[in-house]
Amino acid sequence: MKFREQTGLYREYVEKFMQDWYARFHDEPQKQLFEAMEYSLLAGGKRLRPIFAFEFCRICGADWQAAAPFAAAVEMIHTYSLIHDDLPSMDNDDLRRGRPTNHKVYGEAMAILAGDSLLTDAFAVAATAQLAQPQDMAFAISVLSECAGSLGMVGGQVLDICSEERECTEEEILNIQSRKTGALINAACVLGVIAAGGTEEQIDAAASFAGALGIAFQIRDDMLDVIGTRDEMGKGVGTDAEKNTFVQLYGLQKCEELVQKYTRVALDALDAFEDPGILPELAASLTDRRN
Ligand code: GRG
Repeated sequence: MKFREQTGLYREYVEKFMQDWYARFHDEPQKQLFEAMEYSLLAGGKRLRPIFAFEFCRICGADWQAAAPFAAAVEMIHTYSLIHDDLPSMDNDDLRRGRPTNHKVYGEAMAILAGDSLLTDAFAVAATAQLAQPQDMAFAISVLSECAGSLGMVGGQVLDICSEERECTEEEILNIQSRKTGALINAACVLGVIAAGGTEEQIDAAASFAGALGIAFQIRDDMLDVIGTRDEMGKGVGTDAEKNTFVQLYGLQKCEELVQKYTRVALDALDAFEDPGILPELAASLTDRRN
């Protein structure tokens, strides 16, 4: 199957999966909470993390649908992080995925609770995965928790906030972004391998791929904050001017080179797979993405 068809299929599948998950609760009295969660969860987005989970599962020789609970769980955690990241106490943004941010529509309290629920529900969704070895579930849950929590995404956000008032070194920025953005991409890739019952070597290769690609992805994200438009990005741009970003440190030209460099490192990690499927094309497509 061609790249566009395959990614389109993955996208549709994870969206239907998440929609069906929450459709079961539509008679619950806390309607506003479900409305707020679904508002952000089903608002589009590239669904990059689910695509990674599905494709790693497929190239490890399993039915890609086996990764659906993990793909959905990672996307739910990603969506919660975006809702919280947009809050007045964080980035205070008013546009996300082309729509008013969650707190602008539902108020700050409901946006916090919608994010909390998406994070918590994600673990219930992940726990429905059918794995070949029952002990793999404990490993999967610990990967998801570690990547999302204090050692991963939330930890990265904290380091970012705490270093706002000073200039960071390259090493510090790499550390912050590997956690803030890279950790969840890492979870998606590794969980795809776990869903397939893949080998330790494949898990290590998926983690190496994700580590390098997460950095390339974040550098491009920093560039888009400067060269992208609000229409293309579906969110505010120019908002990182005061932050520690790769663009602040190196400028656009060097960032362009770094995106290429880290993408090449990511591609090298795919040598561990007999057939890397659409991953090379997907990685390459991210180097010049416009949103
Ligand atoms: C617990 C208070 C609290 C906060 C959670 C907010 C937070 C911790 C972490 C922020 C993590 C974050 C938003 C990192 C930026 C990652 C990033 C590049 C997001 C954009 O991802 P895309 O481009 O977005 O995949 P789409 O919309 O396409 O899914």
